[in-house]
Amino acid sequence: VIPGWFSEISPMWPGEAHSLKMEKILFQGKSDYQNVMVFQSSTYGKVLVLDGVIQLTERDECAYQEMITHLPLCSIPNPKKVLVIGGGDGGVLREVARHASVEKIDICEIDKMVVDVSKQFFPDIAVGFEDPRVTLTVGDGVAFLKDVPEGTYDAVIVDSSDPIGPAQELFEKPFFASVAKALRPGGVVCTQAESIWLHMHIIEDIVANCRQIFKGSVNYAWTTVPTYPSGMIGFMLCSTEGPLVDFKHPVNPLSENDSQQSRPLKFYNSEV
Ligand code: AAT
Repeated sequence: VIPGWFSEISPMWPGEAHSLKMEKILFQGKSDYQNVMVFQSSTYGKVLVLDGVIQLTERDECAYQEMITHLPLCSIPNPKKVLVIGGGDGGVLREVARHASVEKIDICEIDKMVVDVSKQFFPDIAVGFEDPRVTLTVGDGVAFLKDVPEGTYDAVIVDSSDPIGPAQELFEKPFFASVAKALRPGGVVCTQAESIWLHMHIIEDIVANCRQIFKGSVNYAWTTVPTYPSGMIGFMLCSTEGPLVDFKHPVNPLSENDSQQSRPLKFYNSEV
């Protein structure tokens, strides 16, 4: 460990650690679920860290939040009801809110401290909570889904941390089954699905489970995020039985209007 630098060390990526130079630690706290830290980095803006793992930086969060949101939402016509699991920073909400067809955005985040810290230190990300269509539930995404009536959502986005800690169950088969149940026929899910350079065993399990559960299409996508382990992160993109969803040919592009508000898209576009 180099003094004055943050190093991301975890058994999920043994033998390597990405480091960022720290200017100042802005927040350190312990919630009921995890250690929460925010620091000012020299070159990536402010950084949010949970249990020693980088969740986002101001410089590259766009690549993750835009992709995990628009890959599913641009693949179905007129998404109306959207559920976000995790994502307590508000970045995915900000992206969902670009879609004018959306009428209701539910979010279930386990850790209220993440929401509070994001509102305090990341206003350009937590801005997602200001959309009037958003309803926040603080709780476990697994429990939340158990109470969702069948066929409620057009899309579910699982913006979860890694499977060590409170997010473990979000990578397991019963969770995927409850997501499928919560979706309407031909509804879509996009989940954070780790890196092909580090977690092929986890990805193989997820793909095998999803092939059994989602009778529509099952795909793996990925994007570059320099501050995530190995510099990239993947997504599981699936649809339920019903109108077939072709994730490779999105039918619902963001309009000029959606993407050129006061906060233009930075990463996602139809060509990407
Ligand atoms: N958008 C930033 C990226 C994240 S945030 C992941 C969020 O999932 C965290 O706020 C965490 O508190 C929340 N979370 C974890 N477990 C649960 C659960 N069981 N129910 C609801 N929310 C949960 C992801 C970063 C990926 C990092 C890659 N290395």
